Amino acid sequence: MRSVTWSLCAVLCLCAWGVGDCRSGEPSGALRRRRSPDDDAKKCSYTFLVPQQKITGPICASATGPEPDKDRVTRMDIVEVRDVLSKQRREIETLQLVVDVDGNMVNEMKLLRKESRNMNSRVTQLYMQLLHEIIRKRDNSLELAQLENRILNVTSEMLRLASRYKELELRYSAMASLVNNQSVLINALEEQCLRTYSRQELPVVPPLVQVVPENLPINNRFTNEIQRDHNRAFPRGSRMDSSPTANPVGFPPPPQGTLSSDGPFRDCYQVRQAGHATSGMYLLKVDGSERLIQAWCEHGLDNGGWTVFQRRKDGSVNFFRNWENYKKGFGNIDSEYWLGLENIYNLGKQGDYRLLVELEDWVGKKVYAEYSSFHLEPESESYRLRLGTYQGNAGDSLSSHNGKQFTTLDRDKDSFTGNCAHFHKGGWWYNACGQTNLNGVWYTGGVYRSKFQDGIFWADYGGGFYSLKSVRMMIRPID
Ligand SMILES: [Ca+2]
Repeated sequence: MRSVTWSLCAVLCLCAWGVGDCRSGEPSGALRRRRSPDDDAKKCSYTFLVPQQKITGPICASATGPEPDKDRVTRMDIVEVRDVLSKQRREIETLQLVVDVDGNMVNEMKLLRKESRNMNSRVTQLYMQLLHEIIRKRDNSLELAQLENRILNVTSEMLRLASRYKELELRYSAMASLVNNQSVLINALEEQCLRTYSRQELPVVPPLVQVVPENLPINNRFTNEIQRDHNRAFPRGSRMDSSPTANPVGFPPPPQGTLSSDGPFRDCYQVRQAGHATSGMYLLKVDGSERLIQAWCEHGLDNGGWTVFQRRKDGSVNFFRNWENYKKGFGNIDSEYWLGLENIYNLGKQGDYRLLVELEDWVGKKVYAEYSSFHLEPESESYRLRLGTYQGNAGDSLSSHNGKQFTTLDRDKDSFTGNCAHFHKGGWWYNACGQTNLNGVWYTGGVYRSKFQDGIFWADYGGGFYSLKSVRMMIRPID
């Protein structure tokens, strides 16, 4: 291209400067112009070596000299074109970059859209869960409120019932008090009526022990259940069924591990002196006797050493028994039992003993009656009771039995015309009949109702119609 351009330039120069005639169609190659005589005059000649080129089109030369050709491509144009080209190239590159970036952005947008869709579905799911939870909570709170309301209602009902119960209790107390006091009066009136109008032979009953109002065992003694069925503790007919066990010492064998391997001891005081400080079952052998006896030793009371010979606590043992039973003893050493008149007599022979009677009412209060001396006379004297002087906080209900013989249903040694054991349903040193009946029927609740005063009562502590919850009689040598 460049060579063609240069060739054209050279031809044009020649034409402009030369003879003025330019013919086309002349063969190219080595062109040698002949000098005319005019040429010689100018003394200037040029020889152009033009590369041989095949001319396919017409070559025109203007005789009028070069004119500015508007269509002529100049170097400037080329430069401009190049500039434009490079500029466009840069723009293309920029656009390419933009396109690339846009493509990335599109991808990112797509991802974001996808993510957004996922997020939306997740948010919807969470929203549904939240809604569900809110509904559930609302239901729960409703239920809770209903429950609270019910609790409030029940509480108010309970309070109302409690106050009603208290009211009834007071009325019942008054009624029970009235009944208790009237029962004595009714009995007396009945007796009087029968004597006056029927002239019949009256059944002999012992006088009732009066209620002792100034020494009540508990503050609300009449709030306890009154026992209307006095046969509840033991069914009728079974009272005399029990017989002494065949055990040689009068008691069933003790549970393993509860009996001390030491001993036998002459009494629980000796057990205590031997260093045993735990209350429990111990083996005793009193002086002048070859028989071994089991007894409960109480070491937790007043320095210990007490030999317990009578115990009531739960009504588990029937105490309405015959002479032989009371002589030999019966019951269970670790619950309710009677050590036996013979054993008590033998113990008392060993030395000077004092007696402690422990009484517990139905609110757990314990009171005591202590007698400065205690022993029994032999069986030939029906185990007559010998007591010293009283001290304590239970009141003295036993001194009136001092000097009395022991009476059972089958051996009447009391001062009453009838048999006190029949009315009091136990065995005791009855007078006519008594101020206390610690071998009577074990009633629950304290105050009881019965035709006869057959409960476990201590007249100076609660009167004849209050049956104690637990009782213990125990002896210890005088210090
Ligand atoms: Ca009698």
